[in-house]
Amino acid sequence: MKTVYTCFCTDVIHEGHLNIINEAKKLGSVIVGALSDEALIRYNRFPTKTLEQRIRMYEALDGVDKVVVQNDMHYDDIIAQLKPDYVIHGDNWKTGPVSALRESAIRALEKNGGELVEVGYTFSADVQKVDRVLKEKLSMPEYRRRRLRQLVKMCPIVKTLEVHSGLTGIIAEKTVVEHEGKLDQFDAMWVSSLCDSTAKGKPDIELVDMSSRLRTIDDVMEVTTKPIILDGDTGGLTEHFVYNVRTLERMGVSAVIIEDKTGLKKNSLFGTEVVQTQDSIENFCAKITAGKNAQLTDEFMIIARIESLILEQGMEDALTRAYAYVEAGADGIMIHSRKKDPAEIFEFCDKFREKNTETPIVVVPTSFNSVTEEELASHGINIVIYANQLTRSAFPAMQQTATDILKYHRALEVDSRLMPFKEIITLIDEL
Ligand code: SPV
Ligand code: MG
Repeated sequence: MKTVYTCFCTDVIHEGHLNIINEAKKLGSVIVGALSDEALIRYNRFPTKTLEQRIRMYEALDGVDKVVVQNDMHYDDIIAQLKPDYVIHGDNWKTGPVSALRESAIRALEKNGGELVEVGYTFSADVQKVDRVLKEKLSMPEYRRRRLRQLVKMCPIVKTLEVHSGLTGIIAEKTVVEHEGKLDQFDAMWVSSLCDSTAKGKPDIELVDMSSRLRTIDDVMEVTTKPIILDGDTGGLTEHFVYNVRTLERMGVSAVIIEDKTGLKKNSLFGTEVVQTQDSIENFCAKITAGKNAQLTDEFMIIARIESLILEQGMEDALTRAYAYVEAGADGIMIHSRKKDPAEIFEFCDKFREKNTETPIVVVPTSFNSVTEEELASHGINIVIYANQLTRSAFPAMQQTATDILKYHRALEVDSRLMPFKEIITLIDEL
């Protein structure tokens, strides 16, 4: 009997999948691959079911003879292992980033023997509804809130992009890239105080109040499903912070990062060029503990941000604070630096990891931007935040356009740099 292989990465079986199985059955005995979480989150929607649940679901399908786990998004290993006579897939993977997966299947079939069979993708109303329902489910607070903790367990490093509006949220949500045969996307979103303030034309001094920050978060949440980390500045007064923790939790925010500064907060990238006061360990620990006590779910995270290196207080101070903050209940540590190279960040992480292997570490490589995600992960860093690059790329582009329209008294000269207006009017999906 011939064997037919197909890989599923879905949480819900719809008529499209059933069609694939029906076609597969005609060719031989059907083996379904369940794509591992680690592989599928790099290009697909985050799973709402565990791998075990998905395996059981696929096993229960009529016509499926066996289910195996596919650990890599590429087909090379699984085809070498199973040597199926056929691989069957919907024809929707011929274009876009996912075509890299198709290429890997063709490559592996050439090497191991076997044939690729493609069936027409089912674009029915039912399939579209399943898709919409899944997306809406993932945007619900109970799914979104816990997702950051899930990602920290699943990923070598959680890739986080700054967002400050619905539009930037869509970019973080939908951008999928194929590079050197690998597919990738961002895992989470950072609501930066700097960029949220800048978008409103305000300085980054805790002037944009919590109501306004919550409004930004809501705009982002309306159009995305990925988890949100809020830049909570200093957390404000402890008496206020506890209320904000409850609000953020209820909304489905996954984490707030608060920094150990007090008084008028200035952006960390000013370093010691402006007056900035670090909070005492005692006060900041009390704020963390109060926040943790106010929290109602086990999922929300309060991450303590250490400003000792920014304020040139030394490595020992940074480490002492890190251990104290974890003791006070912090669910993660963010260590910040404005040095051009990551040496002091690595030194901190290596030393911290000697005594603490569990607590997630967050970094924001704005000034030490030559560092790669792989290097960060190798020093025990769990979350990387690209904190301001969207804003910093958009502003000069818009400024140049405004300048050139003024210069030429018309818009023709800027047109080649613009998104075609046909694209902008269809950019946002309608329900
Ligand atoms: C932000 O994005 O607002 C941050 C990171 O807090 S930094 O600007 O580097 O301080
Ligand atoms: Mg900030």
